[in-house]
Amino acid sequence: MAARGGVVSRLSRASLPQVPSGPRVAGPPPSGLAERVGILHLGIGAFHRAHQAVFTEDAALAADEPGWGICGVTQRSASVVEQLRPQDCLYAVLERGSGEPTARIVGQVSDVLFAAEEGDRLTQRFTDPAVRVVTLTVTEKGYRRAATGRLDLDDPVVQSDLAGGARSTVGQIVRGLQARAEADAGGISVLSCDNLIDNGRVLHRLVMDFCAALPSAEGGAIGAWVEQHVSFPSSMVDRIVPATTEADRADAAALLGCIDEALVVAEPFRQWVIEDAFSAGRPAWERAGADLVADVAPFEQLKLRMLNGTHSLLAYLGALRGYDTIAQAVSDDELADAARNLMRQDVIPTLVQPQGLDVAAYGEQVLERFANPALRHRTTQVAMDGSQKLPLRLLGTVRDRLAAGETPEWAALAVAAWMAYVATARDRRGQELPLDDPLAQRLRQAAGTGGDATAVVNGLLCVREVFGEDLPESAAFKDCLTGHLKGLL
Ligand code: CS2
Repeated sequence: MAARGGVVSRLSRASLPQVPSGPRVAGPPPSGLAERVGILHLGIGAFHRAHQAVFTEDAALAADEPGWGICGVTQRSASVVEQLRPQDCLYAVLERGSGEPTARIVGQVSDVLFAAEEGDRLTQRFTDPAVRVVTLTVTEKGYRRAATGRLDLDDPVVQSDLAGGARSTVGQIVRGLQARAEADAGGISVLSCDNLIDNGRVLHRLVMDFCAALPSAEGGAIGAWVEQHVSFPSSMVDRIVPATTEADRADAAALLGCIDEALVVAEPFRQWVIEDAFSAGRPAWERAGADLVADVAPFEQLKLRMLNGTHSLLAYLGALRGYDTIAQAVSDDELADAARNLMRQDVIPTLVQPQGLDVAAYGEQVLERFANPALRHRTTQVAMDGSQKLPLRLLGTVRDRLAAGETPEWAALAVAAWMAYVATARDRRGQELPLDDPLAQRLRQAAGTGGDATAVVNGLLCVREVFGEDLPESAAFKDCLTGHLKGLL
């Protein structure tokens, strides 16, 4: 390991020559390729580093096209900045598949900033004509939507942004675009990479909601500029990226010969389907294996309902059974059967199948990916933010099945498992389960004391942000939920 005076060095450009080369260690490409920033990324967490940054680096290399370096913005804490900056923004992706893990050092991120403390630098990036794409991974809750799906104008952070701030994602985008319009820096595309249905359209509408809520002269001007100069393509992203652990850091250190505080871990699989609707150019992502298509919707629906819906089912049922990881959960035959039934009986009949794609085989591949024991993706990590995730990944299936006159048995089992998770907050060995959710307090109140299935179902169904106005009215859904929840409690 690279050590000076007994101190093991951090990964950085200076320590690169000491990184041993070998079949299990790769990268990074020459630094010149990513030096110039062309992409501003909001929410530089592990997922972005393991997904879009890797695709972008591969695209830059394949097309030999510099100018698409990434400036990563962190929203809530400075810790990512503290991890990346001392490393010249280098980090490794530790890939865990069936063989020995491999490490690839990525050099596509060339700057990183903490929005709360470096607002001026953020504005500079927005006003730089070389920056032509803004990407975002801010998770479902980062969009701050109300039960109606529109921007939550009662949210105090949104309100303070409307009064001049730039803390919420949508506020940051609109303030950034205002500065860009003023600087006459040209068109730009804003690409959502979060697990939302129709993520581009949703973001576009939220941005327009924000403009409309500004004082009319101000809002009208920026709204008109956005409509003329900004596009909001949709995209479907897929790669399983569990939270990095100390064990991962130790494995990476053994491979790299130095410490990587910004390490991310991922499965070998990765997929990106992008609507090809960019206002001002984009990297040659197709050269890196991404699919540039006219319509992302069928792919988004497929992924959200098949993969994410099943992921949540396994997370809640698995956590309740005391399984730590998704791989353990899916190796339980009963849970694997439930996962298969959810996909085959409830989800597949609702899908608009992407042309040429075998959805049954897709489902089997999803289960194989979940079974990867090396990933150690924790059930409680997937279980988090259920109130935000359920509507997107499970309740569309429920609604479509009900509308077809069918009972969504397995999707209801997944929802009931979430209800049991919320209501008991314990697994069957009595271990506490964390309820990490922006609505946690409301959910706990709605679930009551948690002993009686009917009361829990009635209480939680009233949370309109999750179930809307329609689902509490469905007797078939309510009965099905109550039946499952009785079994689970
Ligand atoms: C998971 C996703 O945490 C979760 O809710 O379902 O993060 C999942 O791993 C990714 O969407 C896979 O692409």
